[in-house]
Amino acid sequence: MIGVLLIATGKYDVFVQPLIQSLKRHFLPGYQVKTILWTDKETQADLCLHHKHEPWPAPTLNRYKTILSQRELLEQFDYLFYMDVDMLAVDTIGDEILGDLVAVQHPGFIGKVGTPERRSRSAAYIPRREKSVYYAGGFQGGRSRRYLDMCHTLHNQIESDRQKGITAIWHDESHLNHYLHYNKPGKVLSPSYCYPESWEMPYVKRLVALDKDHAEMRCG
Ligand code: UD2
Repeated sequence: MIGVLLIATGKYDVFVQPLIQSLKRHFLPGYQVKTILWTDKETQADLCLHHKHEPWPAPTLNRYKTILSQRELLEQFDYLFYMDVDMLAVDTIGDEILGDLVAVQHPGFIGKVGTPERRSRSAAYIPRREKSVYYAGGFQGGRSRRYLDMCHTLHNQIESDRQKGITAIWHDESHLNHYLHYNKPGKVLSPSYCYPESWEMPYVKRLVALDKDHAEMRCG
């Protein structure tokens, strides 16, 4: 059984139903897939969990804490995949995505080091001298226990930063990149699985990150 983890608070609830419908059509056909949604709105998923909306960047920065709040339940799945809710599956996403720990190369930084956290005070720090790959925060997963163990470490690192009064440059994504730099993912997917809607790249579009007005979506 595969669990898809979704968070949609504040204005992000508009993305939920189109994404879930697209997953029914394209995501791991032939597998038993269940959607688990944390939301402050009335909307449908296989499992809906009430979750309070907080101002940006809390909904994304605290995602690992949110996920771990259901650890016992989530351990019953074979694989777990988190995806941003403002995404759409547009072509088959098959068992090529299954792996122990799965990450996606960030479409903006193929062959480049990207924008890791460079302040040594943050737990997400990667020194400049170390060559790193840059991963996107929008799609990630793996075997459930392995993925939940990563979530646990990331949650602790984010808490440690919070206690020091520092927020990593790209929030959860910086912590993810730190973790994956020192714990290489067994499966690295191409930007097909985090394909920005309006870009043209030499990859098949499978999971699209929808264009949006970030400021408008995050206000209120
Ligand atoms: C990028 C990453 C995202 C995260 C973020 C960190 C991709 C495609 N996306 O996205 O995963 O690492 O950078 O800065 O790689 N959310 C809510 N309510 C809110 C705000 C956010 O539910 O008010 C949730 C929702 O599931 C959303 C996710 O948090 O999809 C990430 O927020 P975003 O999509 O606004 O972040 P973005 O586009 O900067």
